[in-house]
Amino acid sequence: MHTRIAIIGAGPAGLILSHMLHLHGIDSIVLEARSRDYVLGRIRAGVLEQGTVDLLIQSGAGERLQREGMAHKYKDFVFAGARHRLDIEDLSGGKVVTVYGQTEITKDLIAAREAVNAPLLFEAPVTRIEDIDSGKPRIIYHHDGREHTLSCDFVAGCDGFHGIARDTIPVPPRHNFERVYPYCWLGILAQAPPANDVVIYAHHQRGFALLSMRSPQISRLYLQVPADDTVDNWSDRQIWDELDCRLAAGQDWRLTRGPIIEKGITPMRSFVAEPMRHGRLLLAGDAAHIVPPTGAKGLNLAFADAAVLASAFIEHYKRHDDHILAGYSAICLRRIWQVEHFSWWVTSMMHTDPAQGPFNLRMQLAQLDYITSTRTGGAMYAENFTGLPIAHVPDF
Ligand code: RFL
Ligand code: PHB
Repeated sequence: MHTRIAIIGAGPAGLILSHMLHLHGIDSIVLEARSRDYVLGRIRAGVLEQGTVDLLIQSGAGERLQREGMAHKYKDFVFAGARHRLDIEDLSGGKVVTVYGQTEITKDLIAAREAVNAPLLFEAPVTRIEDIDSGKPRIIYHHDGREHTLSCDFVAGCDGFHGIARDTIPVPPRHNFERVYPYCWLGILAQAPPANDVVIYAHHQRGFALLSMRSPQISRLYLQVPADDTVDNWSDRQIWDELDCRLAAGQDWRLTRGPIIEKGITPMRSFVAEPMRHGRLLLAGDAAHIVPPTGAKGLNLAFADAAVLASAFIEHYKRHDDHILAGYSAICLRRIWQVEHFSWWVTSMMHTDPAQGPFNLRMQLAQLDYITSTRTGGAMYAENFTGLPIAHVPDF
């Protein structure tokens, strides 16, 4: 079997890449280790940058997003016992974020792929990537109880943080940059109408808390918990009480409670692997980088990489022009490091580090005050939150 682009992983990066390539007549095969039900059941991101929304709509996969996505013009910060509203739309010069679950995007993109009978194999784990230095790389994968070989022009490693593509790039030239934070998030999904119209980030001495949502009936909430904590340590009642304490911050305001339908722990990590290309293997999304979720950037970064990678392949096949392909790693890494900085900065500003002292606390409060009370501070936050420009996006 041969394809032009072998895509490993049916997460957001792999799915949007295959969708964009298809629209430009470039064939690809997507190989996904997990089952279809597992991929469609994962609860993850929910806040989309303007550029991610535009890409989905312009590529024809945004119909449901336009109907069901919730545009947020504002964002609320709670700190020092008071709530402050940031006018994101005004401060960013007209951009907003949209709340729409990653699970829904995955569903829409799988449907788009299957509507045109484009190859997408579930339960097809890739075990080896061979000959990436040659003109004809090969992928070895398992499917239906047998081993298969797929030859291709290029391999797109969209297989997430725990995939195999990144490790196929030798060290050197690969270098990993990493920071692990001394806390985690406990996340819940609850059948309860969101108690606020927009996302709230709360700074509290007991730890960070976040209110988000998935629909007018479903709330998504997070609590900072110790790095070694488990969901079993928390009863539903304790979770709601702790969320109320941190989000209300002494005000007469309470969350709407309801049955908790999902609970999970998310570790907090910053990670970048450089370079993102080796021979004919190109990495995109979490395979190359991780951000702590406080910036709400992981899914959006995966989309930005995929947009540049699709542009590189389109130029290569349609115009025999390899300048984007040659610059792929440097083009992506410039934006990735900006987003890494934003995510690290917001994480450090919002969380209570167990080792931090009173000086650090004053620094956090001063920064929050600057963001919520000055135009420059607010604009800097809003520009990053709604998304920095993407260097290359294909036309549709
Ligand atoms: P994914 O989604 O991990 O997909 C990779 C896919 O590759 C498959 N795979 C393989 N397939 C074949 N062979 C192999 N050997 C394979 N090894 C792995 C995996 O099964 C998987 O299906 O990576 P991708 O596409 O790069 O997408 C990244 C995003 O999923 C991730 O960055 C976001 O979910 C991060 N994130 C958030 N991002 C945002 O932009 N906004 C948010 O609000 C936001 N909130 C979050 C988040 C992540 C969270 N968790 C659970 C980590 C909130 C949370 C709690
Ligand atoms: C979410 O809705 O899941 C969400 C919102 C904001 C974040 C992270 C996750 O920073």
